[in-house]
Order: sequence, then C-alpha cells, then structure tokens
Amino acid sequence: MKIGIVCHPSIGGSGLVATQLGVGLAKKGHEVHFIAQMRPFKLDELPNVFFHDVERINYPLFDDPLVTFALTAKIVEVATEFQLDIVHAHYSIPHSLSCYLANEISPHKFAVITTIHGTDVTIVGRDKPLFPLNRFSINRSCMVTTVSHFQKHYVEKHFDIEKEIVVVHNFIDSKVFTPNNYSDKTRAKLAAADEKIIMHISNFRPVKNTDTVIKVFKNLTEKVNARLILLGDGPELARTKTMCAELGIGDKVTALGKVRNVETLLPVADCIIQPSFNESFSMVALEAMACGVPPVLSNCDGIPEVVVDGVTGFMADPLDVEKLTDACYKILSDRVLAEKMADAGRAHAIKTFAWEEKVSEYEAVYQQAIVLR
Ligand code: GMT
Repeated sequence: MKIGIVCHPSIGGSGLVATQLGVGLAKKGHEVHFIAQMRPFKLDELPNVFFHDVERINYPLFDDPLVTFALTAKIVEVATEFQLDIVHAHYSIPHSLSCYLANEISPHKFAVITTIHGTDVTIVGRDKPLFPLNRFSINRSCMVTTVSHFQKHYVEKHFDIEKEIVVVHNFIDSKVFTPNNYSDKTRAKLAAADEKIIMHISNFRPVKNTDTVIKVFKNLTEKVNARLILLGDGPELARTKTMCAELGIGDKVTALGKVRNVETLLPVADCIIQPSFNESFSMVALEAMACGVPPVLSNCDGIPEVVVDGVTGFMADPLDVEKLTDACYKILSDRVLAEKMADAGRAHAIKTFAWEEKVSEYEAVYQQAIVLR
C-alpha cells in the first residue's frame, strides 16, 4: 500500500507512535510518506520512507502562518503525486480535518483514517470552539482507531460518533527498549554507585502532575539514598525545579531536558514514577516495562490496560502521595520483588504489545478502509 502519515513531530506521545508505525509499515514493504511540520525526531533514513515538509504560509496580510491550510495543501500535493491509498491522521486536531478537506479537494481520492491519542479529545478537543470541528472530522473519517478501550468509551460517551472505533493498543520494539541497552559509564555519570535512581519522563504539562512526583521523591529521600532524574521539558519544569530547591532536595534532582534516545537512559533507573491525571495509554509505562524497570503510576484512564497492578508495576490515585511513596519504596528496598516485577513487566510488554502484531492490526484497518472508500 501507499500510505501517508500525518503527525505532530513531538518527542514522545502521538508523534512517536506515528513514527514507529510508519517505520513498521515500511519494514513490511509498504511505501510510507510522512507529512509534518518537522521531520519526526525518531525518523531515520530508510528505503521506502519519505518525509514531506509542511512549509508555513508567510504573507504580510496574515497574522498567522495558516499552518492548517498549508498542511491541507501538502496532503493534496503528496496524495496526488504519489497516488496514496491511505492518509492516516495521528491526533485528530487539526490533522483529521485537514485530511478530510484534502480528500474533498484532491482529484485523487484516498481513505482517511483518524487515530485518537488522548488530549485531542479529552483536553484540547473538548474545548468549545474546536468540539464541532473535531466531531465532524472524526465522523467523516473512513475508519477511526484509538489507543485504549478507555479512550474508545470516552469518545463514544462525549462525541456522538456514528461509526465503530477500533482499539489498537500502542506497541514497542523490545529489541530497542531492552534492559541491556546502557553502559555502566552512563549510570556512573548520572548517579553515585550507592544512589537508587528514580526517573520521571514527561512533557511537563499540568496533566503530568509533577508536584506529586516531587512530594513522593521528598518522602523517599527520608528513607532511601536516591536521585530523581527528570527527562523531558515543558511549561511546568521551571516551577518543578523551584519546588525541589524550596524542599531542600535540589541537589538530589537532575533534569536532563529533552533526550532523543530515551532507551539508552531508561534502563539505568530502578523505578519510574508517572502520577498523571489523564493518560489514554502511557507509552512511558510500556517503555519502562520493556526495559525491565518497574513503573509506579496513577490508576487513571487507560493505564490499567498497560500495567498489571502488583505484578508488572504499581498503581494508585494520582494524589495519593502516601501510597505512591510506599509503592516506590517497596521496589527500591526489596530486591527480590523488584527483579520479579522487572521480569514480569518485560514479558508482558513482549507478549501483549509487540510491534509486529499491532502493525498488522493497522494493516487490517487499512484494508477495510480501502474497501469502504
Ligand atoms: O502525553 C502527552 O501529553 C502527549 C500526548 C500526545 O498526544 O502526544 O500523549 C497521548 O498519546 C500517547 C500515544 O498514544 C499516549 O501514550 C498518552 O497516554 C496520551 N496522553 C494523554 O492522554 C494525556
């Protein structure tokens, strides 16, 4: 098949899932065309993978660079030139509507697939001005998928969607995310030999609940010699660092900012903590499990579909600092439990979220869409 993938070139989340899918499809022999404002950060050069840059429209009359129109025009251009069978929108806003418009405009018709990732319907997509546009374009997609059963039920409840929503869970390449993908040198650079490492990986938006991360870590420092490593960047990071300094734990916290190869750092952690208020899936939890790192998470939304509580990680209410602290402490202080959980997590990631299987599920969705087109 000839497939277009439209995504936000974000470091994690939907951009990462779209990239992994495109790469997986290319490995299976499909021709894949990425259409985005920047090359997705994990998109390496590969045969039969192409990247098409969406150039902004800068004209003095316009206050803004008309990014959504520029994207729509690029989809028309690429679909026509390469005779695409499918254009797959990852994250409905504004991609799904751009795909719909492009298909209306283009002389060459293609099947539009929309994958809903989370905040495109929970936070951004429920905003009053965007809601009707979002609902319209989701409804007009040939097929709609989402990344968890929680998210499917949420969309069905709030969006009045006429068609069936197919759940395809996110997935992982367990050869890339593996416990062995790090060197002792990396660990030595990050923490002292006798320090336990707790990691938090996020885009530091309010939804990630970083205050709770810091409160839990502060409690832990009273019982364990530990270091908190923060990966990623975002609007809450500066405030988070100030909070650490005020609590007197600033010297125990290292913020590394945005990193490209999280798989080379994640395996050094002894546990991760992600107490998000919303999470349709949590790629970070899956990546940690694949790396044999027990995750401690909130029990919200789609997270229980990823983590088996008490077996592959622990879950608690997002504001239950005490329970989250206890969970981390158990992992950091009980070696036998930590090893058992690490093995169970990796086995679960490999068995339930293998990329080969999930890419096949998307291929089946595409086949169905081509018939329906
Ligand atoms: O985590 C984020 O805030 C980024 C966001 C995105 O859309 O890129 O992530 C969403 O999609 C990911 C990939 O499907 C999921 O693993 C995340 O759980 C989801 N985030 C939320 O629902 C908050």
